[in-house]
Amino acid sequence: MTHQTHFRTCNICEAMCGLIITHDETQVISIKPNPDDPLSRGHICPKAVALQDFRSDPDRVTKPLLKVDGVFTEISWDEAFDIAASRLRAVQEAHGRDAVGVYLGNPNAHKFGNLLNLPALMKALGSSNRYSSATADQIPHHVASIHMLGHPMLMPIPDVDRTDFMLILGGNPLVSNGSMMTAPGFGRRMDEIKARGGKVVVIDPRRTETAEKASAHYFIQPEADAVLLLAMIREVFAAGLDRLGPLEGHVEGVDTLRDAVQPFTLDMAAATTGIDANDIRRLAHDFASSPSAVCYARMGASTQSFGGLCQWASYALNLITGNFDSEGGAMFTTPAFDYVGMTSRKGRARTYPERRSRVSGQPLYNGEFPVSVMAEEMETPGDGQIKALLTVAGNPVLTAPNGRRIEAALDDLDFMISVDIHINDTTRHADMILPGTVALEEAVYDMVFHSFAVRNTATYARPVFDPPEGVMQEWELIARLTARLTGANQIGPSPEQVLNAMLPAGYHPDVTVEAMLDAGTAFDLGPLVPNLTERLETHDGQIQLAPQVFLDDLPRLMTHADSRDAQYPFAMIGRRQVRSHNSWTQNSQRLVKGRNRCTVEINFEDAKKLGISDGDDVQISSHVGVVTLPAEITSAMAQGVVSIPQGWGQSGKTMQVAAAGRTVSINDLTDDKRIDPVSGNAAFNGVPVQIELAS
Ligand SMILES: Nc1nc2c(c(=O)[nH]1)N[C@H]1C(S)=C(S)[C@@H](COP(=O)(O)OP(=O)(O)OC[C@H]3O[C@@H](n4cnc5c(=O)[nH]c(N)nc54)[C@H](O)[C@@H]3O)O[C@H]1N2
Ligand SMILES: Nc1nc2c(c(=O)[nH]1)N[C@H]1C(S)=C(S)[C@@H](COP(=O)(O)OP(=O)(O)OC[C@H]3O[C@@H](n4cnc5c(=O)[nH]c(N)nc54)[C@H](O)[C@@H]3O)O[C@H]1N2
Ligand code: SF4
Ligand SMILES: [Mo]
Repeated sequence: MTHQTHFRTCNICEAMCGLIITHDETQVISIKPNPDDPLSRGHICPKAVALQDFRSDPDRVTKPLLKVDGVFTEISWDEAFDIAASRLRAVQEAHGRDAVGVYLGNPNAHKFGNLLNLPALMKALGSSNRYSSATADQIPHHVASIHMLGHPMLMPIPDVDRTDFMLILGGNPLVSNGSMMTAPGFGRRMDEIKARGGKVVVIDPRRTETAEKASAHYFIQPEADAVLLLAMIREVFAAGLDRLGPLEGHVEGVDTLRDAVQPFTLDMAAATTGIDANDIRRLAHDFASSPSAVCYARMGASTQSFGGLCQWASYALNLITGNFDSEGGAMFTTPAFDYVGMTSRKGRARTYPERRSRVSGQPLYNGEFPVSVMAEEMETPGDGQIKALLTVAGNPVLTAPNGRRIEAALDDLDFMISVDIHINDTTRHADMILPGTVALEEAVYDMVFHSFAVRNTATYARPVFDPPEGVMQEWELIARLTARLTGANQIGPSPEQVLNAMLPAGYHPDVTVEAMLDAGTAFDLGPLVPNLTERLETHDGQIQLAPQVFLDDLPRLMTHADSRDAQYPFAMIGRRQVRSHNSWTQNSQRLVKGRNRCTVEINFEDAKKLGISDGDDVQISSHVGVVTLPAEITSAMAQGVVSIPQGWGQSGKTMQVAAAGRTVSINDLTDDKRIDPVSGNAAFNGVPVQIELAS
C-alpha cells in the first residue's frame, strides 16, 4: 500500500496546531507536528495523536438510532429525518415555536461545515430558546466587546510574540494552549518573552503549570480579579502613568472611569485578593511603564460571578496604558475569513442585552440565553416552556452548572434528538441520535480561531478518510434535517464552495481554497497590525471606556461578600489537563491510561487541619450535590481553595474506556444559580464547598 502525506491543522482545541499525517487508504501511520507551520512552529500535544482513535472508537455511534421501548434501535436516514422533522414540528404546533430548545456544544466552533449550516437550521426551527457552551465559557468577552467596541466578535488578542510584559489572570495556556488567544506552543512563546527581557506574571488561586514557568505568580482568592484590576487602574491614574497612545482622540469616558475606580484602594484590594498592597502597586507600575504590556484575563476570570466586570477592567487596563491596538499589547486580527466585517452593523443601533429569559430574567446576548437557565426553562410550565430539545455536539449534563438538574429535566421532554458521536450522559436521554463525522473525515478551515490567533495565518485541508459506511458528512446531515423541516427538496452547496465564495471579502483576497490546498502548510499572513479605529461599531464611533452596564454592577462588587460560609468554608475552582479535552476525549485509551487524574487538589495546611492525607478519599459537598474523590495534597493551591478537573464523570455504561477510572463530574457540584448577572455566564469558579474525610 502506498503511504501518503497529508497536511492539516488539529481542530480539537483552539490552538490550530499544524500536523503532518502519514496514512494509507484506511489507516493512520503517524501524526507528527509540522515544523514549518508559521503559527504552531512544530508544537503538538498528545491529543493530536489521538485523532485517529476518535475514528475507530468502538463505542462510536455510526447509525441513526431511535429509542424503541427504551432501547436504541438502528433506523434508516430517511426514517430518521422524517421522524425528527415531524416530531419537532408536532411539538411546535402544540406549544409554539419556542417549545423546541437547541443546545450547540463546543465542537461546533471547530467545524466550519457546521458553522455554515447551523444558521439555516436555527431559522427553520424559528425558536428563540437557544443555548450553547458560550455562556459556560466566554460570553463576558463578547459583552465587553459589544459595549466597549460595538461588535461582539471584535476581540482583543494578546500580541504574545512582541509583548514585553504579559499579565495572565485565570488562564493556564501552558495546558490549554490558549483560549480567545490561539497560541500553540505557549511554553516556547513564554520562553521567548523572557529571553527578550520581558516578564510573564500569573494571577491564579492555583500555582499552575503556566505559573511554574512564569517570572512571578501571585495566589489570588477566587472571584477577586475585578477588584485587583480596578485597583491597578486606580493606581495607574494616581501615579500619572495613564496614556491612550495611538488611540488618543478615539476614547470616551476616561474621567468617568477615573472616578468609578476611586473606591478600589490598594488596601481594599489587598484585603479582598490576598495579594500584598505593595505587590499590587508594583504590578501596576511595572505594567504601565513597560515598553509594551498586555493583560489577558480568561476562563478563571470569565466563568465567575464578576466575569463581565473582569473583562471590562482587563480591556480598560490595556486601554489606559496605551496597550490597545498597538504592538505588544492587545490587538485585533485581520483574518482571511472576516467574520466581523461580514456581520458588520455599522451605523445601525443595537440594544443590549437583546432580551431577558422567561423564568429568571437573565440576559440574552448573541441570540442565546445563558445555559444556566436551560433547566428552569424546561421545568417551568407556561408559554415558551422547552418541550423538545435538539443538541448538536454538546454534553450539558457534564458541562453545564448543576448538570444533573438538566439531566432530570431531559426525561420529561416530549422529544429529544442529539447529533453526536457517543451515547453519553446527555445523549442517552435522547429519543434519537444522529451520528456525526469526526475530524479526519472532514474538511478543516478554522472560521473562528483564525480570528483569535496571535498571528494571522490560513490553512485548509480536505478529509483524510471517508466516514464509516452509512455516516454522512455532518454538515450534510444538518442541511438535510433543515431541508426536511422546510420542505426544500435539495440542500445548498458544500462548505468548501461557500467558504471559497466568502474568502474574497476578507483581509487577504489572494487566499482561496485552491491556493491553501496548493500551499500544503499554512499561509503566513503576518503579525497582527493596528486597525481598530476603522472597525469600531459603537454609536459614536468611539471606544467606550466606561459603559453604564459595568458601572451599574460596581456596587455589587464593592459589597462582594465571599460566597464561603461556615457550612461551606472552601471555594472550589476547576482545572484543565493536557490529556483531556472537555468531556469527550476520555474514551481514547491512549489519553486516559496511567493514574486516575480526577483528584481534588487541597492545600497542605488545610489538609493538615482536616486530617486528610494524600490519596485519602475526600467527600466534597456543595449547595447542589456531593461527590467523593481521592485527595492530592499540594502547596500549589491557595489556602481555602480546592480544585477539581472539568470534563470527567462519564456514567460509563456506553463509553467503556472512560468508565475504566472512577471519576466524577465537577458539575455535580457547581450551582446554576451562581451566575454573572451582567453577562449571564455561569460562575463555575468560587463555588462554596465543604470537604471532609470520606467515611
Ligand atoms: N465546571 C466547569 N464546567 C465547564 C468548564 C469548566 O472549566 N469548568 N468549561 C466550560 C467550557 S469552556 C466549555 S467550552 C464547555 C463545553 O461544553 P460542551 O460543548 O457541552 O461539551 P463538550 O465536552 O465539548 O462535549 C461535546 C459533545 O460533542 C460530542 N462530540 C465530540 N466530537 C464530535 C463531533 O465531531 N461531532 C459531533 N456531532 N459530536 C461530537 C461529544 O460526544 C459530546 O457529547 O464546558 C464548560 N463547562
Ligand atoms: N488540554 C486541554 N486544553 C483545552 C481544553 C481542555 O479541556 N483541555 N479546553 C479548551 C476550552 S473549551 C477552553 S474554553 C480553554 C480554556 O483555557 P484557559 O482559559 O486557559 O482555562 P483553564 O485551563 O481552565 O484555566 C483557568 C485557570 O483559572 C484559574 N482560576 C479559577 N478561578 C479563578 C479566579 O477566580 N481567578 C483567577 N485569577 N483564576 C482562577 C484556574 O486555577 C485555572 O488555572 O481551553 C481549551 N483548551
Ligand atoms: S494543542 Fe490543541 S490543536 Fe494543538 S495538537 Fe493539542 S489539541 Fe490539537
Ligand atoms: Mo471553552
